[in-house]
Amino acid sequence: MVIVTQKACQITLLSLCYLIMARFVDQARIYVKAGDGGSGCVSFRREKYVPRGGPDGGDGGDGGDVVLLTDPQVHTLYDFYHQVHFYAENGKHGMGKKMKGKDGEDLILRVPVGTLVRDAETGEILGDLTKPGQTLVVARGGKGGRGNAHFATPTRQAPKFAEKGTPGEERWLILELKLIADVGLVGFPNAGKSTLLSRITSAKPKIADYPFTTLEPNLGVVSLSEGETFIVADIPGLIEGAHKGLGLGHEFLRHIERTRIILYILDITRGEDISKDIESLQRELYLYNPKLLEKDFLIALNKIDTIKTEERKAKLERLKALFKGEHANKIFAISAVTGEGIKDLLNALANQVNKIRQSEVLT
Ligand SMILES: Nc1nc2c(ncn2[C@@H]2O[C@H](COP(=O)(O)OP(=O)(O)OP(=O)(O)O)[C@@H](O)[C@H]2O)c(=O)[nH]1
Ligand SMILES: [Mg+2]
Repeated sequence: MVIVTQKACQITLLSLCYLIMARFVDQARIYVKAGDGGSGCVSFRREKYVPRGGPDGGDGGDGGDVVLLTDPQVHTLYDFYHQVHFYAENGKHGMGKKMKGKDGEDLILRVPVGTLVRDAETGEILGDLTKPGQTLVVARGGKGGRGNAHFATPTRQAPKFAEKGTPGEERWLILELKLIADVGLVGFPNAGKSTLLSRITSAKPKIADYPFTTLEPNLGVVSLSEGETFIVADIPGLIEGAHKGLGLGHEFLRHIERTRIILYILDITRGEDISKDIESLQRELYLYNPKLLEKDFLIALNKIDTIKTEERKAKLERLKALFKGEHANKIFAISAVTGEGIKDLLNALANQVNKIRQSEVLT
């Protein structure tokens, strides 16, 4: 009886893992093999009344390439979770009458915009596919061999050999999806990141009163009245020690590496000294990648609807004291539930995003 229950638990756990993975796959390891070149042909002309026709073996066709193509309709690497091996078509062999073998078709693999491609063995970055419609040849097809028609010389009029096609390239690849958003939300679990995303965009992330509700990143588009838009990414909650694998770990911070701005979401109801929270969040970011702290950031002190005005002011002042100078203007008190303070926050985010976009155009 106990065994049956254990087994049932295992199955449930496995199907749960499967469900989580099926929904958002952001890393994949795949094998790609380009088509081999077709061999050249050994053949001699045979025609009525033409004795000893010369060599007429055609060339082999080239093998197809394996090509990655970014497609904005594809959002995850899920397709590469079930199928791992991919082969492009081989070139056909050459034929008599100098007929060239058909080239193998290229194999086009559609990947999401934001896919980073590495060689699995060397770790070398082969490409960073950040634009829609971008292509990357990841395995080149082999060349077709030349037929014997190429090898006739005055002294060797009947060559009985032809070239073999060369093999297509093959390799293992690591595909890694890094979301491209303007603003990345970083905070402890339960701080209200998903609530904020659902408030400011039409995204419908799962929201609940327990930690680690968000297991996969969610994206949403903020549209301001002036026709301005920017993209916000809500990622899973971080906890102290995430770099050692605590909580959900910190691997998902890779999605923040590409955002233009970080918006820290702090829960005002957590403890007296809220500045400790921002310090530990920044420490975790630093331990993942020190460059993350060089990014522009804003701070939103969330859930202000839950505490009295005086207490709110005191906490806000304490936080502002920590960030003297211009950073003090980057702190906003908000309620993702009532909407208080959100307009100012969005305007500040939009300004900051625009500034960075413009500086990117200039550089
Ligand atoms: N009163 C109040 N509750 C809020 C506010 N923002 C979020 N909450 C509540 O806080 C809880 C957690 O909210 P989520 O949006 O799921 O938090 P999260 O940061 O996405 O959490 P994880 O996905 O677990 O990291 C939910 O019960 C929300 O209703 C707020 O401004 N005021
Ligand atoms: Mg969440």
